[in-house]
Amino acid sequence: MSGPRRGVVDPSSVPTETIELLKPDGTLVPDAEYEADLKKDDLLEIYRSMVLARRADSEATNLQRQGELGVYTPLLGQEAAQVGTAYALDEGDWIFPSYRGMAMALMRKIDPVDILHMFRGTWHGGMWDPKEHRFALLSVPIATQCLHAAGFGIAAKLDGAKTVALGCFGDGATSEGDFHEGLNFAGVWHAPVVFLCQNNQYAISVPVAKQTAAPTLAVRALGYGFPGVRVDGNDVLACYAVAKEAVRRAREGNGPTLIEAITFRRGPHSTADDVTRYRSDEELKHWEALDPIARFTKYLENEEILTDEFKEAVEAEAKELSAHIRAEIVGAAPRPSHELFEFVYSEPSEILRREEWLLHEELAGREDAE
Ligand SMILES: Cc1ncc(C[n+]2csc(CCOP(=O)(O)OP(=O)(O)O)c2C)c(N)n1
Repeated sequence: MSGPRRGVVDPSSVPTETIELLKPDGTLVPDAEYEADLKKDDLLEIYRSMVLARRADSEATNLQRQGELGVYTPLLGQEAAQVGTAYALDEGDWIFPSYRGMAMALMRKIDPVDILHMFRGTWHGGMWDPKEHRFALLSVPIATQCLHAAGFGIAAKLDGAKTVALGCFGDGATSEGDFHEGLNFAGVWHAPVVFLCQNNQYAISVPVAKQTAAPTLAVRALGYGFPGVRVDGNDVLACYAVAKEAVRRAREGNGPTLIEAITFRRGPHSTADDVTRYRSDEELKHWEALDPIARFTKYLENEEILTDEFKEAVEAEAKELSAHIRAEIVGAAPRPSHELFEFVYSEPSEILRREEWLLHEELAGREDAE
């Protein structure tokens, strides 16, 4: 007998195709179903966002190596997955990021310095206003973004708002209970949510092959009653086109989509681990050759969209951004202690106020003793 028996859902029948619009050499592949309908200015803005993200990210890694940050979680190699997807959102849509979300934060005009205070330990959770930027605080517990985005999406639906929530997480997060609960609930409610799984091949040292026996991560969406799609996460145009369709579905009331963006984390999981203990140089070289910025640059150059002047202007802006990050982070003092109490409740309880007073007294006492 060939193929599965009648009535059996079989992993071998799951599509494993990955949507790609740009070949690694920057040639555009015509696609009847997915289209990146972007104007020249949009394409240049996407280029700018990717270059700035890479620069802010490498500056952060350097600062950690120089002892100015306690730890950092680099996104090197994942710029297209983040920028392409976020570019498909409207300004009013919300993003629920993980700890690797610097590229999207920059797109939402968050000062990277505010992000890096978290990694320096000089942050009490309130450096930017999530409502102003429609960008939630970086959430370190993995897969929680699925719950946050699902809850937000359901609330938006109850309010009759046309807002979409984007929940961002990695391949490892798909093994968490929160992933299941978030996607299941969003599916039942047909909530306007896009779930973005950046499959960067590793969860710290665990390769994706050990994360699940399922043929893809995208297929897991079927268990929740909505579509899943795989996209080349190093192809910014494909990421945009796939996300645009998911956002459209969500906004029109057709429920969530799970996007699996296939990419690679070229740096360590965090600056605290040693990648050479769990992955090979060959693997890294393979993915370096698929660099998302180089690929998009080739496309823009082939199409004569990217001029030397624009490239130089972005380069100058990136340099300025690095200098700004360095100037603000090096030697930055801890935040005022009273901020510890300010971002928990809109109206603090008596107990919280008392704790604040006690801390104040304690610190004042220490100052007197010195
Ligand atoms: C609930 C929870 N369990 C464990 C951890 C420890 N932890 C931090 S990152 C990580 C791996 C996450 O991998 P993945 O979801 O693939 O995302 P990536 O780091 O690759 O972006 C783990 C297990 C955590 N932060 N939260």
